[in-house]
Amino acid sequence: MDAKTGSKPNTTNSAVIRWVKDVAALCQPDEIVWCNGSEKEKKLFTEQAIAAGVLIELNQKKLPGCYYHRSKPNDVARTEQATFICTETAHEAGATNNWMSPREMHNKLRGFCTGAMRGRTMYIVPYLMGPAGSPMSKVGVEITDSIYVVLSMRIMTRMGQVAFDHLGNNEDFNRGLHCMLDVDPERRYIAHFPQENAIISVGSNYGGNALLGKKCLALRIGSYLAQRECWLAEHMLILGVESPTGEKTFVTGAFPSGCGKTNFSMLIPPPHFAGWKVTTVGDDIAWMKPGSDGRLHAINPEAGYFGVAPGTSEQTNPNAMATMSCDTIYTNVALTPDLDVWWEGKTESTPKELIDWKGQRWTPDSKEKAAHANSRFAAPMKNNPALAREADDPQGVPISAIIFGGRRATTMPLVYQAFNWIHGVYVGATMTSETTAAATGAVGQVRRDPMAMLPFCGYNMGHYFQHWLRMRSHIPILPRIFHVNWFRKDESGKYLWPGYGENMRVLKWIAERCRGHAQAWEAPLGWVPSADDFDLDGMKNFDRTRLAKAQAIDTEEWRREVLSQDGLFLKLYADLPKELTFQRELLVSRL
Ligand code: OXD
Ligand code: MN
Repeated sequence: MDAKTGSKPNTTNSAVIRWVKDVAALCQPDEIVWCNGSEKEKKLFTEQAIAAGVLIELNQKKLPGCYYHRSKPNDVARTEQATFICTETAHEAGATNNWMSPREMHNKLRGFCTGAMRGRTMYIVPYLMGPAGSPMSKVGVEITDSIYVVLSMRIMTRMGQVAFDHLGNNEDFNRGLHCMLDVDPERRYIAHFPQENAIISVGSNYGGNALLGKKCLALRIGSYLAQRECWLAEHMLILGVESPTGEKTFVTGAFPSGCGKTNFSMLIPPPHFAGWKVTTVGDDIAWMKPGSDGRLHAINPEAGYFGVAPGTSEQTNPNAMATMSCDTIYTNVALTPDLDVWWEGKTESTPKELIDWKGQRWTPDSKEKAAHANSRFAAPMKNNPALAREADDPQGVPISAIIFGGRRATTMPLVYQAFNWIHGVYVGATMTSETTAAATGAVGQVRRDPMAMLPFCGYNMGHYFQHWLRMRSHIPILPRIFHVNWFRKDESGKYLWPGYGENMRVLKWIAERCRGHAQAWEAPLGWVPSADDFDLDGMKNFDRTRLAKAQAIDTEEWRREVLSQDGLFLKLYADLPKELTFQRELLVSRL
């Protein structure tokens, strides 16, 4: 029986229509709905989601246009063990990815998807990654049976007619199929077919697994396409920093999931920095391509932020709080009796009573956290008071600096600058961080996360490093590369650096280095700020002694650090560019 068509195709693109027909024949939905991204459609979907119990309407006086979703407790984070790169050969996927042949994966998933939408509605979600009219933007079409995904995609991407208008009759679009099935980890696969520009995700409704534009297209498939087409798809925030004299410097920053990219991208300079301004282009993903001006240009492919709620407050990130004050979908946070949202770290005092993320009554005596550690907000970027006016610029913004950073309690100094591009690639390639709740598995374990792309590189990581090195000859005016660590602790286990808005001090040094205004000293790891050139004015409880501690290089720790790179280097041995081995040798000799 043919599915009822709830709406007509809003494209004449025959490749899209043919593919939708094929998927409908496989999944056998009761109804097919083509999404156009209109306000009317949003209202209808929201009403339907509330009626189906998928969304709860929040207190509209406090949070206009905001809704709440509670996921299944088994579906609260990305599942790296269920994420596959399906290239023709295992070698193309490389040693850091799970691999299955495209044929085997298609066969397996065809089994799961057959009849998977019986009794359900199939939504066709066209979406554009990147500003309309940008040569860097790409189109995806996600077919999904999750209304939560549809409404979230509407926030996170430029969803609807704009995507089909951008595509026209071109056949070059990403085909993404998402079936919730019964949301069972045993039947959960996030499968990428880079050579077909296709994604099939089943058994999860979690953002990073199910909003296919984000990690799946913008990073895994994106990185594969970038290598082929001579650009970079990276897990990076993009921000602009403007000095009191009006000099604007754009930087990107790669930090692993849950390490503060959203906070950093929305930073408000402390009062001492009168006249300095930070604006957000993106908080999670950067697509970067050499421009005709010889510089590397970046766009944010997304249109919204899928941020971690716990720890976000008026103190730590007022811009994020403003961004999620309306038209936001909250997932797995806690609810107050008057249907406001709460999470650990939101306010100094804890409410006396809440409904926790599992739907249970919660009091401050409860043993578990009220909000899940990876509870999220999906909020439109246009709500961000610090949104850069260039965020919609089809040409992107010219990048002067790339910052790599991880969460490390020891070893890594607050900031240093790589000597040059090749050294910078080595610094990014050997990045480490403690794991966070953004992925299922143990939290707090140090792991190598090259360029914060370990879970997101859609091909062989050794080839990815080669691509980074090769890009050097395509970018006449190369960005400078830096490494930061906001998370170093002292002997008593206290963070050495206050972080948040104070990160402006590091950012200022970086911007001034790019413009040739700030001094640096040569240290074994790279260029480091001289105490005179690092702005400590007006800081409470932080002085030159503390800076020296935050910047200290402990030779013993670094010996262990270099030795522990063996794991990654051996894993990638066959494809590791020799430049990285030489850089390691040079580091050892400097140490
Ligand atoms: C994210 C992640 O959601 O990195 O951005 O997990
Ligand atoms: Mn991320």
